[in-house]
Amino acid sequence: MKHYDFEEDFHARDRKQSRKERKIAQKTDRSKFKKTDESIKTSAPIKEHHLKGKVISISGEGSSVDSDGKIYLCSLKGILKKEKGLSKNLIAVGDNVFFEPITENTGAIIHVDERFSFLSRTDISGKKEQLIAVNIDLAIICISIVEPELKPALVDRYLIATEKGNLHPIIVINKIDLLKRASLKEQELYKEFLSVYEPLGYPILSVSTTTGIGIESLKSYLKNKTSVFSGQSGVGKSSLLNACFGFSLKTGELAQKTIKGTHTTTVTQLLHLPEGGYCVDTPGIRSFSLWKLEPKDVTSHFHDIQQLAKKCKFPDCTHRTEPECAVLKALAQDKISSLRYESYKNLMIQAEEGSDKTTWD
Ligand SMILES: Nc1nc2c(ncn2[C@@H]2O[C@H](COP(=O)(O)OP(=O)(O)OP(=O)(O)O)[C@@H](O)[C@H]2O)c(=O)[nH]1
Ligand SMILES: [Mg+2]
Ligand SMILES: [Zn+2]
Repeated sequence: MKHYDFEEDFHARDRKQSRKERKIAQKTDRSKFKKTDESIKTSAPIKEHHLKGKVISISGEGSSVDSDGKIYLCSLKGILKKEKGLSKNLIAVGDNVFFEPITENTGAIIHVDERFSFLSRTDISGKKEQLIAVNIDLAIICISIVEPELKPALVDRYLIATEKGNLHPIIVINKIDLLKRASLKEQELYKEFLSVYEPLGYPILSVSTTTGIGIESLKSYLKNKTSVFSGQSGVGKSSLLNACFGFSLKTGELAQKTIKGTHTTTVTQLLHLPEGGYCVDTPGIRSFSLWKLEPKDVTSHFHDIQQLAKKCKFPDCTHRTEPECAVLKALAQDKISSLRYESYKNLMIQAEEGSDKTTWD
């Protein structure tokens, strides 16, 4: 059997795809935007001595706000402070704020601008929405095929989250160098993944921080944009940011026993890019459950399955057991991949049950 040449394949696909992908990623249609549940309701009047800034990280001590390159540790003031108890998402990384300077490097936030986009999931309690970052143009969905292994269902969750949050997704498959010595099954999974997601029009980049392949392509997407890098621990989010921009973000080896990431990055951090734009490095996710997942979110995401469903015998066909189901027929004939079908089915079951519950670690 001819050995599959990933690098050759990468370049061929890259040339063909890059024009089309860039167009998709650069679209700035915000018309479908729905606000987060916890949008800002109140703020104090803005006065002349107040400063404008961007929230770059949040810790127990407060929010770090960058105002013209100077960092202020800010608390919340007045009405905003009162609301804090009610809302976990009053301030998020990426927020544009006004604050009252108190000392050389501290202040009190008095106003938060309306957000134009957000990446969110359900928080650990399962009862609240948790914003990962806001006012972001691009979600860089970081995955690897091996070390750690690919979880296609996680990719679909991210893609639905970007639709809900008004972000443009880019799927970045890192550690492509490892595929050469991966098992046949893993190599097949890589090919199947591409064959499913590329025709759907998502920009997909196969990259490696070790060999440098794909890094320039990735950089060209990020220029003058605000992007959030998210994904499982150990896929190489911080390594990618280091490779693209020469940062010195801490990176960590995978645990040898489990071949899983070790949660090296612990704080979400917005970084100013040397060539213009911002990137957000985030801690690896242990789970990604969609906040308020509804069946209509699933059907609108799986538009290929919806298209087939028009030919099912029963208009309310669930495409699980019904006779004369066009989706099941397409599956049997390999016209849709089982990877895509299983992801659809699982997400739909979660949506019908009223909330998305997932655990990855
Ligand atoms: N072989 C290979 N290893 C890589 C590549 N990119 C990153 N790594 C390694 O993968 C490990 C994890 O990288 P990190 O950048 O810390 O991963 P992360 O996604 O930021 O992980 P968390 O901060 O824990 O969420 C490190 O040992 C890196 O050296 C790559 O392209 N190829
Ligand atoms: Mg990291
Ligand atoms: Zn059907």
